[in-house]
Amino acid sequence: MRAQVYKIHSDFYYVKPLDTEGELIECKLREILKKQKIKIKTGDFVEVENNAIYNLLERKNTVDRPAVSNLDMVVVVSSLLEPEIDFIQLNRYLTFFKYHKIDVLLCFNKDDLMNEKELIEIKNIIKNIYEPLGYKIIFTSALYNDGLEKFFNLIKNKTIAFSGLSGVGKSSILNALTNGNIKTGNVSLKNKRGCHTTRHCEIIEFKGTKIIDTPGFSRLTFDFLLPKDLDILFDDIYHFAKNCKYQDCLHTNNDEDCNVIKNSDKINKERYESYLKFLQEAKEYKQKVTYESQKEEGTSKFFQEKTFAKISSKKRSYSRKKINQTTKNLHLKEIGEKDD
Ligand SMILES: Nc1nc2c(ncn2[C@@H]2O[C@H](COP(=O)(O)OP(=O)(O)O)[C@@H](O)[C@H]2O)c(=O)[nH]1
Ligand SMILES: [Mg+2]
Ligand SMILES: [Zn+2]
Repeated sequence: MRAQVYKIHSDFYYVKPLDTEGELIECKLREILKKQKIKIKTGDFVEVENNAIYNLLERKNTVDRPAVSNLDMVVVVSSLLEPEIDFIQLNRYLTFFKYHKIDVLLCFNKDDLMNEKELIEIKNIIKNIYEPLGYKIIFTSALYNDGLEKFFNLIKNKTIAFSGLSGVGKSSILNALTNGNIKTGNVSLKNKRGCHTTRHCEIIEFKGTKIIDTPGFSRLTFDFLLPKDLDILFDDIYHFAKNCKYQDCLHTNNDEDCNVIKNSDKINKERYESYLKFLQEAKEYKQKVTYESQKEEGTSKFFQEKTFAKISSKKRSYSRKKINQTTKNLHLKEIGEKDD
C-alpha cells in the first residue's frame, strides 16, 4: 500500500494511505531501511505493509532541516513594515529554495501599515525585481483579511510550508485563512504566549491543501555548495554569467571583461550584494573543508615520518573516514539566520 508520511514521533511514523479516505496509521520502519540508513521524512511517499514502511518512493524535492519532502510550494512571507523587508534575507530564502527545487510564492504582509502612495512605490520596487525572476507575488493584510482569497487560490490543493522571519505574520495569515480552524504547533499564535513549541514537522490538511507545519527553515547559510555553483541559482546574474569568457569566474573582481561586471548596472543592487554575501559563505565553507582535510593528511604524514611506523590500512581508512566526517560536520554546522 502506498501512503504519505504525515508526522514522525521518535520511532513511530504516522502515514495516510493514498487514494483512500482514512485515518493515520501508526507504522515502524522495516530493518532494511534502517540498514540502508534511509531517513524517512514528513511528506515522503512510502510503501507500507503490516504497519511497517518498507520502501521510500521517489521524492520531488527534499530538505534536511527541517526534514520535509515533496513540497509543491513554500510561501516566503515578508512584512512591508514592522519589520521592514530584509531583501538580503529574502534572497537567501529564494536561493535556498531554488537550490532545493522548490517553488516559492512571495507574500508581502501588513500592507495596511502603508499609505497608498508608499504602497504603490514599494509594490513597483518588488515587482520590478521579482516578477522577471518568475515569482508569483501577493500582498496581504492578515489583520484586515486583504488578499487572502487570492492567497488561498494560489495554494489550493498544494502541499505548502511557510517560511519567513519571526514577526512577519505567518501565524496570523494561517489563522486568518482558516478562521482559526486549524491548530499548528510551530506556526501557532500560542507560541507567542510561551506555550510548548514542537520541533516536529507535521502535515495539516485544510480544504484540500496540505500545510506542513515546521519549526522553520532556519539554517540557510550557504555552507553546502561550491562558490562556482552559486551563480546559476541567481537567474538575473546567470543571465550574464553564462556568457562570461572566464571559465572559473566568480564575477566579483573589477575585471572589465567579466560579463557580469560589465552589465552590473542591469542587476538589482541587493541581488548582487546577496550573491556576494552567499559567495563568501561558500568560499569559507570550501576553505574549511580544504583546510580540515589537509590538516588530517598532514598529521598522518607527520606521524609516518617521525615514527617510521607503517600506517595500517585500517588506520588509513579510518583517517579517510574522519576526513569525510569532518566534511560532513562542517556541512551540518549550525549557523545562519533564525527563522521563526
Ligand atoms: N498591522 C498588521 N499587523 C500584523 C499583520 N499580520 C500580523 N500582524 C502582527 O504582527 C505580529 C507578528 O505576527 P505573527 O503572526 O505572530 O508573526 P510570525 O512570527 O511570522 O508568526 C503580531 O503582533 C500580529 O498581530 C498585518 O497584516 N497587519
Ligand atoms: Mg508564528
Ligand atoms: Zn565573470
